[in-house]
This record gives sequence, structure tokens and C-alpha cells, in this order.
Amino acid sequence: MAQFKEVSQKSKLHPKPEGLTLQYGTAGFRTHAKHLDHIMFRMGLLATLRSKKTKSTIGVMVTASHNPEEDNGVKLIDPMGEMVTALWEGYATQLANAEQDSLLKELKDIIEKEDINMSEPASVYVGKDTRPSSASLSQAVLDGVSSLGGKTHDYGLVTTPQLHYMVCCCNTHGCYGSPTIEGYYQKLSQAFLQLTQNALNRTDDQKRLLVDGANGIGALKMREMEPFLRSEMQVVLSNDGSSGKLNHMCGADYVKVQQNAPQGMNMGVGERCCSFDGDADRIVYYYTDSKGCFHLLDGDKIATLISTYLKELLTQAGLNLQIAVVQTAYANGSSTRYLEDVMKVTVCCTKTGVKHLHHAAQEYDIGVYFEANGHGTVLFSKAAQKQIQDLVKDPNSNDERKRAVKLLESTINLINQTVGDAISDMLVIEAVLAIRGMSAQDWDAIYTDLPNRQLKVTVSDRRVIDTTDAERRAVSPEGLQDTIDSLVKKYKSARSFVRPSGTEDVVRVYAEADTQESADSLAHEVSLAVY
Ligand code: 16G
Ligand code: ZN
Repeated sequence: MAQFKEVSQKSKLHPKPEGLTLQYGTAGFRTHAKHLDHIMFRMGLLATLRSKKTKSTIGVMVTASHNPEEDNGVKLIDPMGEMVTALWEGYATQLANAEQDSLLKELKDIIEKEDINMSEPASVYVGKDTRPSSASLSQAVLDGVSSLGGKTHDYGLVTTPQLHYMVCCCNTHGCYGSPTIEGYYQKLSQAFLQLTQNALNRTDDQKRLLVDGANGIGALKMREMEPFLRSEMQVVLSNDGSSGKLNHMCGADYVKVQQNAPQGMNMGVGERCCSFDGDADRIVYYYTDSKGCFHLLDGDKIATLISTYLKELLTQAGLNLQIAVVQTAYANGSSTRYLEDVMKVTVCCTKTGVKHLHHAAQEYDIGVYFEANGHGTVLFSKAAQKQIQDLVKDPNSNDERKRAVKLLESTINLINQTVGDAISDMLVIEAVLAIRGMSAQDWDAIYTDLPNRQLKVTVSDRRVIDTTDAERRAVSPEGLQDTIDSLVKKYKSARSFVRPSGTEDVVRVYAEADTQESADSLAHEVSLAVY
């Protein structure tokens, strides 16, 4: 067919190195940038098919998040701004690994399996991060789309969550906002300014936040957004990309893993600081105390702060909506205990990976989800949003109720519900701290983290480890879980689990206990049991 002639010709300009196979992993394809040109072209093809199939705009984001600058990657975004479905992840792998001469055959196979009407129009939004390789790789995506006759909109440099937002805005015909960068800044900043009106007498110090931009796209976009925030936030940006290397000694992943401040940040005692990751879909906060001790406020602390705030507003608004917090096995045991026993909110645990948390959070009126590493957001069901909107218009509300409902409404507008978003999360956190008059130390004091340790173990085949119960228990190899159970019993307040990594060829070990020595020792003993 003439339709495929162009694919056939153009694909020769993006040839697949023979024998190279790659998997669409937890967060898309990710590897050294030099292996990715053919993958990008083919993801352009696949996004076009997905668009025809769903009769919607699809997103393709070129980024490798917190990986080193030399790497790159690609993720597909489904119509409502969520990650592409598991079935299509499979197609992505199928198409990516087809040798050059069988590309058309695999393409036609997907068209047939999905019964795709090729005369449907297609529309694909493309975005990229600041890596040197991103420009030519995103061009390869655009080539793929146009060779199948699809329409493209190239957003150029955007954060991952900004592209998710654009896709959702487009497919909801503007109900979620306008699909422009300006529209994004306007929606978020208006909501933020409305919220901070409720925080009286804030000093300049309270408005000040030190932001580590990981030398990436988040820094660029933060600079663009600053004027929209008027003087309600005073951002001191470091690692803004002007000299340092992307993710090198900085960024959310570095800070979380090293439990240390990033390079290039001049932190005063008690000052609130935060770090974005390389594509600005993750954020962690931290500060140092008067003894010079570093304190990390990770995804668990963020989930606790936000869910506590929302629960209080629901009570004040007299709204009976179920709020749940979704965590993974990595959530600190203290956070789970605090949420269940003190806050009395439902806590649910899923497998690692944003899509699992996102789906679980969709089950509740309000689902707050965060991975300990700082990726997360809040989802409000349609019914919950409607109840809140109806109450805003209710003339019979008293002042306290009115205020609470308005705060809820603005909070919904400030949150990027499509995916975790460092900029949006940061503004929510800043607003909540301002409204409640809390410092970073006050926030940290909500509960005390149990000391914990993570280790990586290299084994010959990590797939021999199979887990259940949201990765908290190992079902194979036989005897491993019994050994872990007996080791855990030796320590106070202890917990430990092992799981094969979804992004690296290693087994991850997690342990927590009443003291750092115990957590370290338990992690060490469990890692020996894994060999
Ligand atoms: C990916 C996931 C992240 C998860 C991590 C686990 C997305 C967008 N990202 O980066 O959520 O925490 O993988 O890695 O889903 P691991 O399996 O190697 O521990
Ligand atoms: Zn990321």
C-alpha cells in the first residue's frame, strides 16, 4: 500500500542495529542515547496507530528522567494523560525489536490485531528534555508520525508532566485547561495565588524556597513560571543548567539515595529546600538543623502533609468523601502507622511503578499517591469534584464551610492529576505550609522516620525471585521468605523485603528497624540470604 511506502523509505534513515533488543520497561525505553534513534522513529509510528485507535491525541515524551546525561528514553502518553496501557507496552517492545526487513510486517500485525482503521486521522504531541541527544531523537519521533500521515505538535522543551497535561487538555476539549505552556502556568499560578490569600502575614523568609533544578528542564520551566507567581514565592534556583551537568551530584534521585544535599546549594539552617529530577516529575524536600544534620522530607512525608490537609478541609466542609493514601513497600513504616492509626485514613499498598499507584488511587473519592522517591499526585474522582463544585455555589454555607470548600476547589486546580509533577507538587506543598503556618521542621515533626537501608545485590538471574503481597513477600526461591522472617524477628520494629528491580539488573533489598545500626545489619543479613 502507498501508505506504507513512506514508512519503508523513512525507516531506512533510522535503521535498527541488528540484534539489538530493548524492552519497554517500567517507565518506557531507557538506555544510552546512541541506541535509540530507531526506537524513536518506531514510537512515532506506534503513537500514530494508538491515536487512530483511540481517536484521540497521544503524547510522546523524549527523556531519561534521572538517568545520566548520556542516556535517553521515551514514554508514550495515553488520551487522559496517563501512561500507555500494558498491552500497548507489549506492542512497543514488539515494534522496537523487529529487524529492519520485518518492520512493516510487525506494524501490520498490530494494525490487524487492534483492528485499526487507517483512514482515521492521527494527532501526536511531542516533547523533550534538555539532553543534548533529545533534539535529534525527538525529530526521529516526528519523522515516524509524519511517515504514517499523522499530524504532530512539537512542544519542544517541556517537563514530562507538562506534556501529560497538554495531552489531557486536548482530549478533554479544554475542560482540564488550555493545552499551552502559558495555559499551564496560568491555571497553576491562579490556584496558588488563591490558596496563599488564605495565609496571612507571611514574611519574605516564609516565601523563600531553595530549588535544585537538577540542571534540567525543571529549572528552565521554573524560571518561566516565576513571574506568574508574583511575589508570593521567592525562588532561589540552583543547578539551573547554566554550568553543571544534568543530574550530576544533584536532583531528587541523588538527594534521596545519598540522603544528602545536592552540590551547589547554599543552605541556611532550617531553610526549606527541594530538588526536582531530570524531567521534573519527582520532588523531595529537605533542610539542615542547627547541628548541621540533614533531614529529608520524601514522598511519604509529602503524602502525609497533603492528606492531613485534605482530610481537615473535608471535615470543615462537612463532606463525606473517602480519602486514601496509596504507597509501595518502600513507604517508611512510621508513615503507614501514622496515617492508619492517627489520621485514620485508608492506606493501600501496590507494586512499585507509578502506573500501579495511579490505578489504585483511581478507586477512591480522593486518592493521594506517592512513592517514597517523590513521584506522586492526588486524584479526585469526578463525583468528588462535582460535590465540591456544587458546594462552592451553595448559598447556605457558613463562613468556615465556604472557606474550606474554596480551598478544596483551588487545591484541585493546582494539582496535575495526570501524573506526578514536581512544579505542581511544590506549589501544593508551599501553599499547605503557608496556610497552616508550618516550617519544614514542623512538617518533619509530624512523625519520625524509622531508620532504613536499601542495598542492591547482583545475582546471576534476578527473575528467580518472585514476590506477592505488593512485593512485600517473596514466594520463590523456596525458603527465602522464611529466612527473611527469622532475620526480621531478631530486631525491634523491623521489616524487610527483597524484589527484582524493574530498571536495573539487580535485586533490591530494603530493611528498616528501630536504630540505623539494626537497619544496616538486617539489610546486610538479608542480602546474604539472596545470593
Ligand atoms: C521507574 C518508575 C518509578 C519506580 C522505579 C523503580 C515510573 C514513571 N517510574 O523509575 O516509579 O520507583 O522505576 O525502579 O513509573 P526499580 O524497579 O529499579 O526499583
Ligand atoms: Zn522523572
